[in-house]
Amino acid sequence: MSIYPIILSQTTFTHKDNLTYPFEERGLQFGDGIYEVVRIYNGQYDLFEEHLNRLFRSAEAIQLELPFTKEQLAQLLMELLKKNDMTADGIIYLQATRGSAPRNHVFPKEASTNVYAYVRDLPRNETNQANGVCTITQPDERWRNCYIKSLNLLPNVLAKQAATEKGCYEAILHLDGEVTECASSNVYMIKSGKIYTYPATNRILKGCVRIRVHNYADEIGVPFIEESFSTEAIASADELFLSSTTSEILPITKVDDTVIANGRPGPITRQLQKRFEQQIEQYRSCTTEYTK
Ligand code: DCS
Repeated sequence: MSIYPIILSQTTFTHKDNLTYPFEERGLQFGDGIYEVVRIYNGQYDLFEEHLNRLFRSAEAIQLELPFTKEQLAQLLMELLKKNDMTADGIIYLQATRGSAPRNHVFPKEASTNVYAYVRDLPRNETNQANGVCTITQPDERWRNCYIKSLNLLPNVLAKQAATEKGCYEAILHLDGEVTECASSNVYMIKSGKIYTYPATNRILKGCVRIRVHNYADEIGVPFIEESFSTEAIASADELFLSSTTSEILPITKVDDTVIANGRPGPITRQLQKRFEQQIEQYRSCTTEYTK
């Protein structure tokens, strides 16, 4: 199944065909909203708390009132999987906007937050995991509050499209030559046994998988250094990889015309990937069964 039939709309469940919004909707007209993408392995949420925490952080940052507490939302999202009898690998997409109201930049007084969430299948991409992917570099033309998971994704969309048109998987963004992150993932350079990545400031989205990468690095004794690196440094990198909910920990083997090291995923990236796979094994050994 691609998109599962039952969706969460506000705080209740409905069939996906029942969800319609007026065209004067603030997500549509202003990108005035936030979102989250949570991974599902074998019918179970991965990094659930981290995603919920970030959603509430984003909401607070844009003064958006959510119609539930974190605990209530967690309950609703668990219920959503159950109602769809979802036992596969997939993702949930959740979006919250400042509501439907006559178009006016100022926050509407009369509108209330529009929320929906739906579930879809998404198998793991084992080929990419094994071989790595190629990327391009692009100037980071986004706003300064990238720590908010906002719906304003136009610069990200354009960067990703440029990558796709060059037959690449991702675009590595840079601010005047300093690498920040990718269009929809975080990026890391390994040099002389250390992992470098842009500090978790307002300039990047602090990925949930990034938290995991940091933990793994600590576990295997590889220094995790929150320091930016330049696009020039990429040419002499030992290894390069990216991370996100949908891409997991993914080796990068080429950037523009530069092949990274010997063009194959490096040993530290492999160790991190292995730890990740071990961690998601827990979901495989625990079968989800819903009794209706
Ligand atoms: N940076 C950006 C700009 C992102 O959009 C994402 C996630 C990340 C980093 C990595 O964050 P997570 O580790 O929490 O996933 N992007 C999501 C998206 O829009 N689709 O899938 C993942």
